[in-house]
Amino acid sequence: MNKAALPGDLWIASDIHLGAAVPRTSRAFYDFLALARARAQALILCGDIFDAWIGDDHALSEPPAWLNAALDELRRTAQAIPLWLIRGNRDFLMGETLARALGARLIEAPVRLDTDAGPILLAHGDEYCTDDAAYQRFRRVVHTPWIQSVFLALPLVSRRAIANWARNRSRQARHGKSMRIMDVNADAILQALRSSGCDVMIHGHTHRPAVHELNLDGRPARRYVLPDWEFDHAGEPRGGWISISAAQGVQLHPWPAAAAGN
Ligand code: LP5
Ligand code: MN
Repeated sequence: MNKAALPGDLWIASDIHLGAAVPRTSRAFYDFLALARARAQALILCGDIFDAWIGDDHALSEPPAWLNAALDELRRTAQAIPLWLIRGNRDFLMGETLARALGARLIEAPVRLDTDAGPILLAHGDEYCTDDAAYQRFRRVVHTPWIQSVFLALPLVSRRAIANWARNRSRQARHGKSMRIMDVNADAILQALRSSGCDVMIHGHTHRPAVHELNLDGRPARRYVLPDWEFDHAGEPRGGWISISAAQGVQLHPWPAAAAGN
């Protein structure tokens, strides 16, 4: 179990899915980053920061304008406060080259975080969707080091084509899956809390923001789900983050649509 200490007022966000087609979501997120720089003492971005990530070289050699703006905002944030990155199921190929270029720290999840509100288990969340056997098979394949090395050695145009194909296959596959199997498995969550010694878990991925009260072997426990960010295509704009502090504990905050100039 990966462990880390992060004292002070900590903010956590995930599932922004930055890309070329989400300018309003990007703007809302950059406004959030400005607030985080002013109010938080550290920020963790807990996966699916990007809608897809096909290699650090892609970003750092000739980034398209949208990506250049995103990298600038992340770099600016890392210069102001400690910025930690966790990989998601879309951006699991983010590497140390990117982290160094941003001045950020890439941390392996799940991670037991020792915070001012006590120990918290933090993960993107896709690893707990254990009822989704097809996804877990996919995850094992794309997390295989030699497969990642082969993929990253391909020309960018080939990587982009594979990523687009994988995205389309995923969109199709989701249509055939129930909402239940695309959520985290309750036992997987309890087992993760047991083995980490935490009574609080924070994750993203499911795009189902909520606070769930759990019974962990007779002890109360809580599972916080981070909001996803969508200000371009959703009927009701949505975004949000979690704050962790000694004074207020763990709190889930929506990012007000008004703040995004909507
Ligand atoms: O992502 P989303 O929200 O649509 O659904 C996820 C699960 N799907 C994925 C797949 C990603 O979307 C693919 C994009 C990754 C791009 C970058 C990497 C490119 C390849 C790198 C190779 C090293 O995460 C979805 C879950 C859902 O969350 C809910 O939890 O159900 O899982 C699936 O849909 C998986 C499918 O069931 C089966 C696999 C389809 C894709 C096959 C492509 C294989 C490419 C392998 C190349 C070596
Ligand atoms: Mn995800």
